[in-house]
Amino acid sequence: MSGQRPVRIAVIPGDGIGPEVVAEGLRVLDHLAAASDDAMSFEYVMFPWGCDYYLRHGKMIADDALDTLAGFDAIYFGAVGWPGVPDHVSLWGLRLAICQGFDQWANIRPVRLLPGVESPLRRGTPATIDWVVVRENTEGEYAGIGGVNLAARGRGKAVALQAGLFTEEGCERIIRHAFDLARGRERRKVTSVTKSNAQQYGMVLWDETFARVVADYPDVETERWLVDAMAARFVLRPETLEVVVASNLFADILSDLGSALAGSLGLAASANLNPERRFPSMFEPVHGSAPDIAGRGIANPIGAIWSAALLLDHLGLRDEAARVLAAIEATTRAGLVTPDLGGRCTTHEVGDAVLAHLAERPVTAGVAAGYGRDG
Ligand code: GGG
Repeated sequence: MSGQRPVRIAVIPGDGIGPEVVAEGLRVLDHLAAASDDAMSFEYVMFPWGCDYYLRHGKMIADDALDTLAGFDAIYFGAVGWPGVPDHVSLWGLRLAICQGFDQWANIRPVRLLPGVESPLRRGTPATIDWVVVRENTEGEYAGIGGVNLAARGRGKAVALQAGLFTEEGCERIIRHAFDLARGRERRKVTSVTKSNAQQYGMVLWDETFARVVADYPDVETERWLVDAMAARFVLRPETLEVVVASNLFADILSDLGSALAGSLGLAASANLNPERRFPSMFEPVHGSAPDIAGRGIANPIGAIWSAALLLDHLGLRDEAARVLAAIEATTRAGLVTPDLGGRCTTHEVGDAVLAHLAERPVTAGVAAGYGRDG
């Protein structure tokens, strides 16, 4: 990718704190390009999609959005959601439209306690809080199948059906992805999470698929857990976790819990991958638009900057991704953090600190984008 044409990135800052944190991620990318002696450059096209756009146009993204985005190398996204637009409208109209439209079926969410950050867990250390949540990202509970019926029978009589979609192909590809990812970590272990005792169709199919796939990875330890027990285990025995694979909804909830245990939702990064590369992948902080702090300049930009590192990693710019992660670690180690982590820095000051560390640090090999994946 380097030394050739510019890397073309579609930027969707979105709502609330999205634009504030995305701006810091772009500064980091710009810094890397400027320091590369023209070996690497980025070309951004900004898209004003989100709730403001919805209020003006009656839709969250343009009608030809997917056709337009398809021509980019990657998508860098901030956050979605704003009071005045129902959350299900904004989420389905933007994030889910892109994830599902581009078959970004693997959502990778590293959970790591960064140096200098305090976990709410008494025994939480960077050694004990270090795992990856692999979220199935196009089906499961987010399939969008169902509807509201019988409302015409009168007040209080409506019935809503919301079906989960579990295809064997969908289960298999995300489970295999988790195994492949586990092979790049020091301890090779995959934990599959379902609620198959209660969800006797889709999640039993998931379990059966898992059991079949396990046979192809004899070098990887495996286990199956129910999601309720797993929530407790995140808190009580985090050191036992490596790669946790789960359905769309369960992994979403568990990864929020994980990032809270790692200090703040503001730190959490994610990659929505189309691993076949038929479509661009999308990189976004896990957090939402945080209307309560939007516009105050205090949002934590680290989740967004780390997501930019995941983007670099996905494009094969692994040394650059590692450098960004090292600069993030140096920043948190120095205590240069926003109020969600007990600090006094503004969003921009944290961005400044990451840039300063980037300027002074050589490449740190080995950690890649922060979840130990190889190759
Ligand atoms: N940056 C991610 C974002 O804005 N997420 C909003 C949200 O509500 N996401 C729900 C989900 O991903 O399931």
